[in-house]
Amino acid sequence: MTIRMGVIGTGAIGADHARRIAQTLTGGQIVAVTDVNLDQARKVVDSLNLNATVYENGHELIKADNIDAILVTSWGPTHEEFVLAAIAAGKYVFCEKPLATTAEGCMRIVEAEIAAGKRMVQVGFMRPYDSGYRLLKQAIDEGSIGQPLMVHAAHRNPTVPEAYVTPMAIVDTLIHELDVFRWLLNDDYVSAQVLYPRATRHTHSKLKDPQIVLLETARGIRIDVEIFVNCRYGYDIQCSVVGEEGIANLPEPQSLLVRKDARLATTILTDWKQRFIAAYDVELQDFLDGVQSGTLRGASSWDGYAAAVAADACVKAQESQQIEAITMPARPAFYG
Ligand code: NAI
Ligand code: NAD
Ligand code: ISE
Repeated sequence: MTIRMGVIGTGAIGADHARRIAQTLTGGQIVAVTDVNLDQARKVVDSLNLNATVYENGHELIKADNIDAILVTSWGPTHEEFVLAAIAAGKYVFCEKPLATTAEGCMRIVEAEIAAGKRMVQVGFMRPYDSGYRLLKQAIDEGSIGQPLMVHAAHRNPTVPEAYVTPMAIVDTLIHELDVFRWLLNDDYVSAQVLYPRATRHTHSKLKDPQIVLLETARGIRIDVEIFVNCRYGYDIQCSVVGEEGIANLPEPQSLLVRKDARLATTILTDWKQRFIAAYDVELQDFLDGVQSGTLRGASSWDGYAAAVAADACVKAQESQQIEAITMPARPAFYG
């Protein structure tokens, strides 16, 4: 059976996910698209040569009876209403991060999904599908570096749009780390603090950049993450786990090493689409396979909620400049 998909939000990642479903993955077909900018939706239909209907808005698309599953790739603040509508319509939904912009919003989705009686939502946290992060997790789980004690990480973007402001460093960018470290370390957070180093001259008055986020986990692991979204030189994701017996580093993306003109050079990527291209493919194929089999396996609504609880505390810590506690409720049995 081919899964008939509708895409809400055909911007950067919506268009890229539509492309991978139409051209790279198996078992899915894009039959419907919409965007607040309808010209953008039509452009994606034309450029990918899709046999798809353009709907007036997300709710009309969700209601259409020839659609099996929904892809929510519109702006973060719109996610909650579309995910809730998809659950109410009995349709599987893949929602890009963040699941909702606050923990309360995520909790409304968790409650709706539990009331529906089965997992219907997968959140677009792709890093657990990345081969480098999987090697890191394997090393930790096998005990090859001993118990993890500290993590040093960095999340750097070359530039961000003018509309990107201080809290987005948490809810839009750090949210990937907030998710992946829970999975990597099998742990939850207990506190957060945010420090502001000297600001880069490439930022503006509404964006503190760079930022350093300090997290502590229930088992006492200390994590520092540098968020630097105007770093200029590239899209660079770093992660180093310090254990009792050794240190494991996230592998660099494969790149040609060139010796020339008395220099040894390698390329640094600049686009998130390229950095995690394989992970996005595996992640979305897993969603299509999960819809086929009736069992979703990727990041759940609960994972989206857990990341949002930590994000809320980090935003509070940005404002207070104090250490803020993170209290994570127990995972409902529904989520295993
Ligand atoms: P974008 O701004 O390029 O695209 C968003 C699109 O959604 C725009 O075309 C906009 O017109 C449309 N839109 C906004 N509100 C809408 C509504 N109510 N109904 C229909 N369409 C609507 O943004 P981008 O970069 O594609 O990001 C979209 C989402 O994907 C965000 O939540 C972002 O956090 C997430 N994202 C995830 C990434 C990942 O690595 N997993 C990478 C980049 C983005
Ligand atoms: P698993 O069921 O043994 O464990 C997954 C656990 O991690 C669950 O408790 C789940 O709630 C949690 N989890 C999943 N995604 C999470 C996230 N984003 N944030 C926080 N917690 C998360 O499954 P597994 O074998 O470890 O596989 C995990 C996912 O990776 C599966 O969806 C699987 O299909 C996929 N996978 C990918 C590859 C690959 O090469 N990329 C290989 C195997 C599995
Ligand atoms: C973007 O939305 C992403 O998800 C990227 O992975 C992240 O690096 C970037 O900071 C976000 O804006």
